[in-house]
Amino acid sequence: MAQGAFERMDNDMEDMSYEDQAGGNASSKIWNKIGIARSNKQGLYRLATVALGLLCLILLMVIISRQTHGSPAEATADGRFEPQTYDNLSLEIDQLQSSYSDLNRQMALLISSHNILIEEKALLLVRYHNLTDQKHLVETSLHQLLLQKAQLDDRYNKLDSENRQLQISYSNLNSSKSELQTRNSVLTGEIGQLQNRYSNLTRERDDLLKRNAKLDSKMAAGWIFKDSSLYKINSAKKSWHASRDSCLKMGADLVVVNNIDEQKFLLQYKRYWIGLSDTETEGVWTWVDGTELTTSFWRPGEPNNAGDEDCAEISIDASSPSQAWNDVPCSQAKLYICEDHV
Ligand code: 2F8
Ligand code: CA
Repeated sequence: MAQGAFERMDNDMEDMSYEDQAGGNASSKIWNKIGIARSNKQGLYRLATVALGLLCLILLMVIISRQTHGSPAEATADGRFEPQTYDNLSLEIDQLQSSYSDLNRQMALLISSHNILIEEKALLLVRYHNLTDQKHLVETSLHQLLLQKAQLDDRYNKLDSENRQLQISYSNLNSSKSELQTRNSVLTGEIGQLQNRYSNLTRERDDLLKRNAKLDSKMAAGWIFKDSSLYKINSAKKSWHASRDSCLKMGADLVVVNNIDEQKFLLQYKRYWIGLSDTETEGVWTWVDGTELTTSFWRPGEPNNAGDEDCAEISIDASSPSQAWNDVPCSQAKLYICEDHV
């Protein structure tokens, strides 16, 4: 009977759910199921004692029955048993004792097995509780990990969103940068042009200021301004070369007549030296600025080099503006006209 109870207990342990085993009343449930009070050896010993008592009682009843009901071992008239009957009873008693001894050995083995199982159960329970604790720890860690994962997912989503916005912003900024670089290139070109213009204008302004200062200065000294030229009508008579030196000292030179308009203006100053001579090569008339004579206003018959005449004057006998020059010896003392440019 005890072995069957233990087997049922094992089956019940296997049938119990994990949650049942994890609970504090798991062992109570098992022992309640096999009908024995809480697991202790006293209950088992009490069971064994009852079983042995029952066996003794059964044995005693068998003996009494044999003696009372005259089975094969009936007593004789004087109350004694026949030797054959006695032998049979002894044999039965020996068999019963042998059975009793076998049962005792089996009970001892069962008790030993039971004790081993109790110890194993205790170890298993300890291991079970340890595993339960570990399970709780793992479940707690899992829960925390899930929370962290949720937080990380949330953070990842936010970062991903920010990243997309940054990429859009980066793309927009890149476009703006390209446009600004193009504008910068255009503006840089315009700045270069404006700087050139500014530089030219500054140069022109400085030149104009210089020319204006020069104009003011020379006009204050009696120079006449006409068509970008300044003319000094000198009142002292000098040779052609002395006259030229005088003009050079004043930052000018003898007048160069470039066109008929200038000639008409100068015609009012008769017997004045002009900056034309052929002193280098006879017959090759050149102006003091180094240019050769192209447009000339000689009097008819002039230049005639009458008596080594290598310098030109505005003649006293000029009949018209275009017929006014005469060549005369350079050594003659004459008035002279200086010309400067502004
Ligand atoms: O004094 C020199 C001068 O003499 C004359 O002019 C008054 C000559 N004119 C003619 O021969 C027509 C000039 O050629 C000469 O230079
Ligand atoms: Ca002459």
